[in-house]
Parts: sequence; structure tokens; C-alpha cells
Amino acid sequence: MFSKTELSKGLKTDIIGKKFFLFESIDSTNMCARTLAEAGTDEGSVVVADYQSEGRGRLGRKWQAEPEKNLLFSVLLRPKLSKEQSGLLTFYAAIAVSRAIESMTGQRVECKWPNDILLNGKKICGILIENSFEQEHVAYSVLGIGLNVNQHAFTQELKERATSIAKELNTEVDRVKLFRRILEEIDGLYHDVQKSRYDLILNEWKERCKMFGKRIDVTEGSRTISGVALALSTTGGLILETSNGLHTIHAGDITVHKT
Ligand code: BT5
Repeated sequence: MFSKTELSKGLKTDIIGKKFFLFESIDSTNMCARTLAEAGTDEGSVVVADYQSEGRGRLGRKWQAEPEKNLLFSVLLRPKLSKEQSGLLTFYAAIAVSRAIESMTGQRVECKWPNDILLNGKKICGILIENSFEQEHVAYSVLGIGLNVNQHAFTQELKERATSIAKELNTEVDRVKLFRRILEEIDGLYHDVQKSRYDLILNEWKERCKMFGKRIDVTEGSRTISGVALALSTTGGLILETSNGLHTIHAGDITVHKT
């Protein structure tokens, strides 16, 4: 179990982690952060748990993680963003987590559209951004991050697609140190978000993404669109060249064709 003292000791941040809400077990850190946001809690607050009984992914999917081995947390922000720009927060969170992992392990990670981070081709991190809007603006955002750190065994359903940092590196990782590093990166990059420097974030994300120029399938619900991944739009949409012309897609799951 984390302690507030070990998390905040020497934490070099301006906004993020000024308040920590720690739980040994919780339903979902995102759900808790949303409740805190509705109650007017300060931005930069972080909810962290050693275990989630109802960890969530997109579209009602589940996030499964063994207790005390991983990082499961949510950061509450109140960014100056329009509704249209809110999709950029996923890229921001992905870059912060990627930088922290890379600087601590020396291993390059891969970013997969829209919200995954992979190590050696398998998923180590999922990001779930939940926003609340006031008219056309973001009132608050919850950045939910699930990162597989020291978990070695995965369920049958996940083991082909999921891995952890420790599993790939064959060594245990200091969760507290990694967590602090991630929070510092989220904090540092938040200045860019507030100054609308999204091009910097999108460019850095693109450098870690392998789908551009390749033929991919994008599935959303029962609909699948195939085409060549061309670029990202200024709001983080995926621009796909299909047989019917260009399409910009804002949600879905992608599969990259091998050839
Ligand atoms: C995500 O959704 O990847 C977002 C996951 C966000 C989880 C964090 S944990 C802290 C915070 N509080 C929450 O309640 N949630 C956030 P999506 O792209 O929909 O992917 C979900 C899919 O990933 C599942 O359907 C599984 O196939 C797979 N999955 C589940 N657990 C995994 C794990 N530990 N590692 C890799 N893949 C996993």
C-alpha cells in the first residue's frame, strides 16, 4: 500500500499531486475522481488505489489488474479546452506516461491510437479520459491511467495481448519512483496544454506510433472501416485514406495489417 508521505516526498510538481486520495481497494479511481470533481475538489488531485473491483476501460469494458503490483490512478484537471479539443488529453497523458517509462527503463514504448501504450508489441497501459462539459468547454477532466508494472501473470483472455514492464524487463520496478516520475511529466506537460501547444504533444505522440503509412482496420461497434492511416487531425482524430476518400475517425479500435 502506498503512503502519502512516500508519494509526495520530493515530488517536483506545481499542480499535480497537491492532494492525494489513497485507497487499498476501490471500485474505480475514475469514478471516485469524478465524484470529487463534482464536489469542487482542486485540480491536480490524484486518486490512487492498490486494487479496483470495477476498473473501467472504454465502452463499459473492464480493466483487470492484480492488487499491489500496478499503477491504477486518476488525475483531476480543469483544463482550458473546448469540447472539440478534449480528445487531445489522451495524447497528453500517453506522452507523460511514455516519457516516464522510457527515462526509468531505457526502453522505447509504442503509442497506439487512440489510448494504448505498448511495450514489445503488447499493451502495458490503457488511458481512460472522462470529461464533463459546460456548454462548449471542458469543466473538468479525469485522466484515468492503468499501467501494468510488476504483474507477471495475465488471464487467458489477456495474455496474448498484455504485458507489464517487469515481465518485459525481467526485473521488478519501483512503483513509487515510477509513479512520481509520471506525475512530474503530467505536471510539466500541463503547461503546454494550458498554452494550447498541442502540436508539440501530437508530434511527440506520432514519433512513437507505428501505424502511419500502413493499411489498418478501424472498428467501432459493428462498423469497420479499412484504409491507410495518413495522419492525425489537429484534435487527435485519425485521418484515414479509404477507397471512398479521406475519413477522420474519432473513436474505435485499430488493427494494423501485417503487410
Ligand atoms: C483502456 O480501455 O485501455 C483504458 C483503461 C483505463 C484503466 C484505468 S485504471 C485507473 C482508472 N480507473 C478506471 O476505472 N479506469 C482507469 P480500452 O481501450 O477500452 O481497453 C480495455 C481492454 O483492455 C479490455 O477489454 C481488455 O481487452 C484489455 N485489458 C484489460 N485489462 C488489461 C490490462 N491490465 N493490461 C492490458 N490490457 C488489458
